[in-house]
Amino acid sequence: MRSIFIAGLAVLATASAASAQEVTLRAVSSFAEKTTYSRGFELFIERVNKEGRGVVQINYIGGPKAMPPFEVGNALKSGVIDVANATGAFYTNVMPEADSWKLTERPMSELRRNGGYAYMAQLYADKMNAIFLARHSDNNPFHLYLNKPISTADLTGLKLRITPVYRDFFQALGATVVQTAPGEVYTALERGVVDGYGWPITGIFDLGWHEKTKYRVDPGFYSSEVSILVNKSTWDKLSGAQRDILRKAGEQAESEAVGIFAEENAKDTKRQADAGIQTITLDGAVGKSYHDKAYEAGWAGVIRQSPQHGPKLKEFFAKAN
Ligand code: 173
Repeated sequence: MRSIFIAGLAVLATASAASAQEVTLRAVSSFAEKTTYSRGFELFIERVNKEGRGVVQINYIGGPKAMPPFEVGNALKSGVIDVANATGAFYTNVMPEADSWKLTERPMSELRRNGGYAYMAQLYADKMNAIFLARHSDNNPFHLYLNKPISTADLTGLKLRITPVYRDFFQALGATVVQTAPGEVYTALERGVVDGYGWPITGIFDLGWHEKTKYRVDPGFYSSEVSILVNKSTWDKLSGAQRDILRKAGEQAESEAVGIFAEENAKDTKRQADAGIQTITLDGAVGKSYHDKAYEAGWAGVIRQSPQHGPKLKEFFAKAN
């Protein structure tokens, strides 16, 4: 009995000596595996696991099948997971300011220099116990997709699927809104529960929504944000070498985003047309007022939710005029 106990201790000691060298982090994505907004994250994981052999590894648990997307922020904050692929709109319950990334009219490279990134990074540390490692989706506008045509920027009488990204804007144009995770959009369209939905220009093919979509409204608005977050308590325990591997893979993901989405945006725009999705273009003064209303309503929403930080974030993020 006693010798079995001692043998057990020896095994434990060996295991912890090994883990002092190589750490394995648990990761979850808010988007379905192998779809548009998980891809940059999955590439990041591949790079970390290649460069980090013997130093740091990431165990990718999965997407929304592993954890509901609107719970990922809380799980990251509490340390249930160490690494998250998430967009601000999915965790406004934890940190309302996170949804303001969608309103950036300057590239991340500039925000890393002008203080905007540093300001947000502090909020992530304080409010979410998180390190904002890298944004891998940018230069990627959102659009309104519809199954009933419109001829002007008036959404009265339409019921639209939203997340916090679109709420203030679509409501300002008169729509009724219903929030759902991406995984529920197909069924909502199929059953006619909604007349349309908000989503970026890329990714509507991933879950088959093109089969249930008649129109896309142009112009687009905002710029989608999907980012890699690390639990700060986990991060603080990592060695310099472990952090460097994560940082480097993060920098690579962020610096590639603008170029990747330039290509993907063009590809999916054509693919939508080929799939028979018609474009409703609000042009001239109507288009301009639609676009301006998006930013007005978006910033009003951010400032309403965070009177303390919203105005400051607007100074950093909005286009200088
Ligand atoms: O529409 C959404 O689910 C959403 O908010 C989003 C955010 C970033 C990328 C893709 C979708």
